[in-house]
Amino acid sequence: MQLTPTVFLCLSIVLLAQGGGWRAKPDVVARASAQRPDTNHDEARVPRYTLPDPLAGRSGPVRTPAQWTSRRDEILGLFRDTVYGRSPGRPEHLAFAILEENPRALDGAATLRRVRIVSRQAQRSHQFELTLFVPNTPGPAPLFLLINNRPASNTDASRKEKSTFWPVEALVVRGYAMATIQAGQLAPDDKDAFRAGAMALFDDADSGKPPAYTWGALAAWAWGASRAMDYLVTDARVDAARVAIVGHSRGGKAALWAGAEDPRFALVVSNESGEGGAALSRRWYGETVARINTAFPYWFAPAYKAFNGREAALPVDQHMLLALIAPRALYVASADEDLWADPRGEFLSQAAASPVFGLWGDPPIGQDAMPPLDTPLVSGRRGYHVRTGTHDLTPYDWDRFADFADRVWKK
Ligand code: GTR
Repeated sequence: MQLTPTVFLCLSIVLLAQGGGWRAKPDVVARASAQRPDTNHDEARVPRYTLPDPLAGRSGPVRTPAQWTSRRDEILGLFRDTVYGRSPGRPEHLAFAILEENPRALDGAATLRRVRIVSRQAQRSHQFELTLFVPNTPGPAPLFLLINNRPASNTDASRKEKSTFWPVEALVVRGYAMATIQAGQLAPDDKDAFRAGAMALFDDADSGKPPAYTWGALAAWAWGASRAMDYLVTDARVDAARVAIVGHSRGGKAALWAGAEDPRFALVVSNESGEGGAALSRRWYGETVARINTAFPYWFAPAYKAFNGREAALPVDQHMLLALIAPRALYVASADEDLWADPRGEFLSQAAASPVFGLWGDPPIGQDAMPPLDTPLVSGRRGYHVRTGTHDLTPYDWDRFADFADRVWKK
C-alpha cells in the first residue's frame, strides 16, 4: 500500500477513531484533517469511531443513580470547559412586568400574557420578553417553552400571523400552555454583535483577569430560557413541574444545553439540532466541529475551536449531553432530508445515552433500532422520530412532542 496523502489520512482517522495504541501528534492530525474533504454525506464513508463511556467516572464505573450524581457534575464541567462555556446564573436582580394580559385570546380558548423579564447586574440592565398562552381550563397547565431562533413573526402574539413553526392553537386545544422567547433578544445571532444582549451584563473585559464566563451565544439563549423559567415558577396557572424546553436547529442546541444546565426543565425536546446538538461529533457525516466553529465562531466557548478536525480528542461527545438530561424526559427529532444535521447521528446519540437512562431502569435503545420514517420510537422516558421532509419545525413534530408529553406526564 502506498502512503499517499489520502491513504495516510484514512489511516490516521481510523487509528484515532479506534483510540488505538498509535497516537498522532496534534500537528500531524491538523494537517491530515485539513486534507480531508470538508464534509461527508455518504454513509459508506463514515470511518469507525469510539465514543467516550458516559459511565466511566473518575472515581470508577457508575452503577447506580447515586453514583451518577458526581459523574454528571464531571461531564457537565467538561461541556462547560470545552464546548458551550461557563455561564452566569441568576443575575443580582430579576424582575417581571406584565406588558399585556388578554383573558380572551384565541377566541376565548386561552389567556395571553406578555411578560418583560428585566435583569440587573452591577448597575447594568437587560430585558427580554416572554410570550405565554395558557389554556382557559381549570388547573395549572403543562407547558412547552420554545427558544425561537427564527423571525419573531413565527411566534406572533397577536395571532394575525399563524406560523406552522409554533402552532399555538393546536397545542392549546390539547391542554398545553405555549410560551416562547426570542433568541435574538438574548444574544444577537451575529458574530460581531452577539455580546450586545445578556452577555453585556456580565462583561468583565476591563477587570484584567481571565473572563469568568466563557459562554457563547448558545449558552446565552439557554440562560434566557432559565430566566423565563424563573418567571414560570411564579405563575400559578403554569404547572412548573411539567415544563418542556423546545428548540429547532441552533435553537435545539440551546434547548439541550438549557436542559443540561437547568434541571427544572422536566422534558427536553431537540428538533434537528445536529452538530453541537444531538448529533454525534465523532461521526463524520454532515456538519463538523470545524465547519460550525468557522461559520458560527460565537456560538460556543473559545476552547471548542481547539477541536476543529480533532473530534476524537474531545473529552465528551454529544450522547453525553443527552445523558445529562437523565432521569428527566428527552425527545430527539430528525428529518430525513436534513442530512446536514445527520439524522442517523442524532439517533445513534440517543442509543449511546442508553446506559445512563438505564440506571433508572429504562430499556435501552439499540443502535439498530432506528425507526422507520414517521414512526416515533418511545422507550421509557425517551422518544425519537425521523420525519419525512426537510429542515423545519412542523405541526407533525409538535403533535409528536405532545403525544410524548401526554405519555410521560400521564395526561
Ligand atoms: C446552519 C447550521 C446548523 C443549524 C442551522 C439552523 O447553518 O450549520 O448548525 O444551526 O443553521 O439553525 O437552521
